[in-house]
Amino acid sequence: MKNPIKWCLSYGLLITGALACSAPKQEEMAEKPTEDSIAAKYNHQPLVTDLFTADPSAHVFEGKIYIYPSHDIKTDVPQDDMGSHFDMRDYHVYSIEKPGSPVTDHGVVLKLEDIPWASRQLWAPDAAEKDGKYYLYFPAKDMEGIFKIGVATSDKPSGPFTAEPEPIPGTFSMDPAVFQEGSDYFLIWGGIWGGQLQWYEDQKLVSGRDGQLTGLPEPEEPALTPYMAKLGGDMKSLSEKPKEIQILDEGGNPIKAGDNNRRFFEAAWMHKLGSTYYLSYSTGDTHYIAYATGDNPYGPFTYRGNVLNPVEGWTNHHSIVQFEGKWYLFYHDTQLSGDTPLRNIKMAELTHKPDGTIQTVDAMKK
Ligand code: FUB
Repeated sequence: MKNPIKWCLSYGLLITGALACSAPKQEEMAEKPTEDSIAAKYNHQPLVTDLFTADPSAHVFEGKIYIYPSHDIKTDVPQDDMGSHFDMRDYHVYSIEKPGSPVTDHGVVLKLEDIPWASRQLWAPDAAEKDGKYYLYFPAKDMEGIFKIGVATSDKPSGPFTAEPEPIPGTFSMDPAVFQEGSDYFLIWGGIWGGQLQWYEDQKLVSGRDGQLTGLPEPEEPALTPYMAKLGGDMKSLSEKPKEIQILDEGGNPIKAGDNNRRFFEAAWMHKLGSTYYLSYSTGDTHYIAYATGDNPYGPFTYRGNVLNPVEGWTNHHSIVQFEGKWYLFYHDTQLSGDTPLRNIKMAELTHKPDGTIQTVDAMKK
């Protein structure tokens, strides 16, 4: 007989607060797909199976791969276009010695109740190391329901992390990612719809209230794009006015807001190979991880294609990291639950072709 808890998770029957599931009867089993037959549909398997995890930001620290994901939980919050159903309350950190080795859960490293300024929704985090100190960057809604970006520090990559009393001044929206180049650290962030980026003009909150999808550009107007600013020497402040990162089409024109297959939605990530900077991001409602290349971290970037085709579940969110000479893509889908707010993180090898383009990854077998 299959382990009933694993069976419940695999079939998405996790009910609020309890696993209201009993082991399937023999005759039901005969008609249902087996765990193995479900797993066989996917090119990569979940890295973590005892908790729901999403938005994996991976880095190599102290010779290991550390993963900083969101921790998805079952809630009663109904699903809406503002992502209210992603109502997460803490973060775990994971590490692996090398690809394929067991995943270590370092436990809860930061909780909502320990972040003085935050009221709810601990969304996608990222981390950075400087001079032996570790910094966890995370978005959360403040007491007025406005997303800001906070930072928490630790002496170890595995945490626990201590949050600063206030969000990073000058930040707004969500999905922070840190790109390091030498002694420079760049904070990149932003996301539309539930990420609230459409509420800002010249970095000032001009429209919108919690729950409202107002302020989006018209389809023929340039799409909104992520912001970037260099971090200050303390890693807890911005050292310059944030700039919008331009994403252009092949003709050199800004990607339009109605170009849903290519326009920026959320989940920006930056990596560099040779002299080329890669900006990758989720296209949101069309569910791709797209990428654009440039010769400068501030851009402009030119759209080149997709890193990852749509995964199961509404959201797509990723990170890209190099380890011992190979590149890896971390992403999530909903293999274990079949339910958008309950995701599981995965890992795949990523290939950059000799011409600088990226071989698109498929989560599902064709
Ligand atoms: O996990 C909550 C939100 O869903 C993230 O911040 C977005 O990128 C999307 O994955």
